[in-house]
Amino acid sequence: MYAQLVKSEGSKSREEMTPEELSFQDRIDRGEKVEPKEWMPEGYRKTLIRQIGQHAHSEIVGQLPEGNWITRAPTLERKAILLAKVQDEAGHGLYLYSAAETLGVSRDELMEKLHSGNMKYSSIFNYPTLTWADMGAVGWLVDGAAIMNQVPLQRTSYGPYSRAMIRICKEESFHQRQGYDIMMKMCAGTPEQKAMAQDALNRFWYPALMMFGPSDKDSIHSAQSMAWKIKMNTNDELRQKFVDQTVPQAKYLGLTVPDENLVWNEEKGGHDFSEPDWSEFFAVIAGNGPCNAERLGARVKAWDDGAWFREGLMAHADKAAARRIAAE
Ligand code: BYC
Repeated sequence: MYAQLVKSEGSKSREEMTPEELSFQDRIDRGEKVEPKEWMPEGYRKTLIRQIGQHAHSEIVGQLPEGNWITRAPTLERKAILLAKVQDEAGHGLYLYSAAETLGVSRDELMEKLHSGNMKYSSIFNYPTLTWADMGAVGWLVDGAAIMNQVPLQRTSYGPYSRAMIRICKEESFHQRQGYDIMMKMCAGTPEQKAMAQDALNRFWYPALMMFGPSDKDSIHSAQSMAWKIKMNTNDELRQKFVDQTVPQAKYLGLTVPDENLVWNEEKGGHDFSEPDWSEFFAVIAGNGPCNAERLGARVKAWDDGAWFREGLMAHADKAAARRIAAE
């Protein structure tokens, strides 16, 4: 069925699996959920830590491009909405770090890996947010792409991840709607406002398509992750669904998707569209996007600035424990 997927490194055929691995795979195939204390193959655990950790980092780093506009939102109402959205992203990060911790990795380790560049976060957050219309485009396209990816993940095989996704998806729908609402207002505004909305779509379209990951032929993890139901769809499947959902929304706004090759293909029942520039994608995930240094710098600074507070909490916990022991 997924002939286009490359074989993932270390993946095993049924003949190569140990009896434990076979019975684990059978549980996954039956649609059972895996819970933290249960036996799981080391590769399954590692893949989940990579994906959930990366997802958590994306939520936290994802606060930065929007946080940039909180002080400059055009009305009090828009400011309150944006503030709530950015706070939601912090909450999503926390559910996801907690889900990752159930796999035996500490939050400090995950933070260290992010700060040292040894763990990724979504490519999309390495692009700048230059105008207020970008808040519309981010909500509409970035949260729209996130929902497309995360709704299927509610059925993922690892219990804590799946439950975190259920809660996150509810909030993401509001995020997407608030972005589209900004776009609707701007497109019904002055010609200058509509031009700003078009410019934001022009800049965010291809980076949003990149959020789904490389094409299936270059996606090294998909085959194994799908066999384990850590991923429910291939990158290209979700990208196609996103394009098909978003093109009519752009039309409704009176905006033009920046792709001359975009055309409805009756036979496949979906749009044909141009691939993003994959060399740009690989440069961005290697650390060389327009804002990588700024984003990571902001996270490292926030971590360093918070050291006194973490130390204070630990000192308080130590004193409270000593008092408890003395009273016993
Ligand atoms: N950006 O084999 P592949 C949000 C990496 S937050 C960076 O296809 P996989 C929001 C990939 O890690 C949304 N790196 O990988 C927050 C791998 O490298 P490593 C975040 C990417 O994991 C705030 C290599 O490329 N959502 O919505 O099977 C405000 C090969 O790729 C990207 C999630 O994290 C990328 N875009 O599939 C607003 C969802 N794509 O690790 C909004 C959960 C690929 O071997 N994650 N890479 O060094 C997933 O579903 C999957 O991890 C992906 C990638 C589809 C993203």
